Amino acid sequence: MSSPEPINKDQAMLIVGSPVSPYVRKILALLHLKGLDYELDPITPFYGNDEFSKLSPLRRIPVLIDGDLVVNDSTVIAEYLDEAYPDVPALPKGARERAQARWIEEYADSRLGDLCVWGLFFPKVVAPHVFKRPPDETAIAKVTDTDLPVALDWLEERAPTVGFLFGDTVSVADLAVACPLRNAAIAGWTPDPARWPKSAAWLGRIAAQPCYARTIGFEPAILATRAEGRRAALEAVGVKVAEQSFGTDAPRASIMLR
Ligand SMILES: N[C@@H](CCC(=O)N[C@@H](CS)C(=O)NCC(=O)O)C(=O)O
Repeated sequence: MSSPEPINKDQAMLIVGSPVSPYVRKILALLHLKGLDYELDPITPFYGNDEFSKLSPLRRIPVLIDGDLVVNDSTVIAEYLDEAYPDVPALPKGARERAQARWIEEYADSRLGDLCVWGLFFPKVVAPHVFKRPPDETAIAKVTDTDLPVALDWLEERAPTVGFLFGDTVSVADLAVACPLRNAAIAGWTPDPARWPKSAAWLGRIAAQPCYARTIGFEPAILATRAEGRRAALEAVGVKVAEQSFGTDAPRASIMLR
């Protein structure tokens, strides 16, 4: 899409962002959970064009466009989707449980996101390829040997022994925890089931949820496919790829690298 305006209200929702981002993954899983139709513009934020800067002032993904509404930030998008499309709820009922769910989601987005994305996935998978920067192995070892184990110890105390955090159905909080740890897995780190058995089993149950498994199925189209073949590869696994894109060819350094 060369310009975000004008927006056709009859169009399907548009998600801007690569399905390899944990925050995009959370939103796609939520859309699948709710059975909502969407189109995807699978850009990496570093390849966003000038229109992307207008759409996303922090140049971050995901962005949701629903009719003439633009929503930024996965947590805000998730809350919007739950309010606007409540048939299949993603948050538990009741103020206390909703507060707990939001806190787990925030912890996952912030702390697990920092560790798994900026501490592992970015330096090991993105930076060497996109920005030709070698990984800092000392910093990575601190994440895998100290910081992630502390985070997993905290999660292990809260991990449900059966089902999900708020009963039999997966919630946005469960999905939010699994999503950044998926990026850690792509970067080569998974929680040891001998040390964190409850967490490992819980993550396994989330991974088996069709709404989540479907998003994981999109990843080879990005990670194992050259840029020019990604659109067709995504379409081959059932993604409706948006005709126009907020992407460009030349990467811009992330604010994290400036
Ligand atoms: N709090 C935001 C975080 C989004 C975020 O950091 N996305 C990453 C991709 S995984 C991004 O766009 N990073 C680009 C940058 O920070 O320059 C959310 O939940 O949507």
